[in-house]
Amino acid sequence: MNIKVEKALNKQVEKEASSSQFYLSMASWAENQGLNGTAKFLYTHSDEERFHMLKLVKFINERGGTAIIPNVEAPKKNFKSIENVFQLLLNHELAVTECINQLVDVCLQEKDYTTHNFIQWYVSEQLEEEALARTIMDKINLIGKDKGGLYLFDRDLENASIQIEKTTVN
Ligand code: OFO
Repeated sequence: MNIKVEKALNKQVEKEASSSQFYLSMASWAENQGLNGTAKFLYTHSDEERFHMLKLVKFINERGGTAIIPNVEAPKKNFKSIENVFQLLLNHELAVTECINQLVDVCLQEKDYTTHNFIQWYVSEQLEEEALARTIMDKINLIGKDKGGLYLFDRDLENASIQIEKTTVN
């Protein structure tokens, strides 16, 4: 496997691993705040990121490279509010999209069209994740300080994660 591509893919393995840990920390925080729907959504999101990491690990190894399982820095564990959680999540997704774009650039520079093709799955996934995070932020902004609204929002997120689980399983 092209060495530059392998290095870039392994960098992305680390990104996905740290995304998974970051969302796991958010999930745990939400659970302790009694926001069980939000916690469920974030636990599911954390699992998804782990799946993104595994997909990369397997691809690198299958193509004759060596996947490197990274050390992951401990994520932030306290959050100011639910708004803060989802703003950080959106910012994080935007940063990940940037990394995926850089990965696409490396594939094109190195003329590795197979990896370029594989990475397109991540390009679409980032589009979806950014859109979802923006929708959630819009809802949070609509709720403002309304406690009843927060209750309904939390319940909606629980249903959303059940939907995500169903589509992942099927
Ligand atoms: Fe892996 O998609 Fe989010 O970060």
